[in-house]
Amino acid sequence: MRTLLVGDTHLKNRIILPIVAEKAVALKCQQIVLLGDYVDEWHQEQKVTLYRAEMNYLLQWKQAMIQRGFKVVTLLGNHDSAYLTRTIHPYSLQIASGFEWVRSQFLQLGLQVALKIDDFLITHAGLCWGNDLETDYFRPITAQDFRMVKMLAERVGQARGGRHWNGSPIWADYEHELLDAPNPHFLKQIVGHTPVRQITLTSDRPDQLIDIDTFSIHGNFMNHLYGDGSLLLLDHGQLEVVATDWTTAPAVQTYLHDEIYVH
Ligand SMILES: [Mn+2]
Repeated sequence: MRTLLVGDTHLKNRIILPIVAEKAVALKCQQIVLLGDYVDEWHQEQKVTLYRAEMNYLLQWKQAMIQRGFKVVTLLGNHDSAYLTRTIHPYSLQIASGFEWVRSQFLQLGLQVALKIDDFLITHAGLCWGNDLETDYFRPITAQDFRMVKMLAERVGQARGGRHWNGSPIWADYEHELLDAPNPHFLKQIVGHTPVRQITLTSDRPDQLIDIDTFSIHGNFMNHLYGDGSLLLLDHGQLEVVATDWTTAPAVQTYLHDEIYVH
């Protein structure tokens, strides 16, 4: 199935998803996969209104795209998992009522941990050596999946400050955990989670571990974008990087000014 894959959106759904919709139509895609981490962004932890607007948009966008005939899969990210397990991290929304509302929206959205397309395994962060796939990873998460989500959320690898030698499929660090020790049964994977400036394809190698987290904002230089906002097209096992106007889109500059600078 001709599929467009999208990296972490982190409270920028209203800017990124219209770009994704336009590209999905232009490229005649049948399926869209969002790789997770729809909420939390630098310095936004108090902004209930922003979280509400972003979650509302995400849910409505998914519904609208399904009605237009697209298959849409929304994967679970580590930031999203914190809401499902009711664990308020320093980077989560700090307002309790808003936090609970975000959780209810995630249950409605229908998150899942993993997806297979052609030969590729697709998760938020990647399946490392020592991690196994569960069949439950491939269906939407419900409120009854608390234990599964908690296991995934708590397996943080050393590269991200955890006590495990590598992270779960929602936590694995791309460079220091997934590239160093991928699961030998899954050498073709597409992940987000670790910011990259651009998508690098390694189609000349038998192992293909592709990171598509291109929509991140520089944490220390708050008015700067880090990634180039490119998307990934997958069709019959063939990959193609899709450039977007992310770095020059006026909406991005407005966002940086209004949401990042103005506290
Ligand atoms: Mn992440």
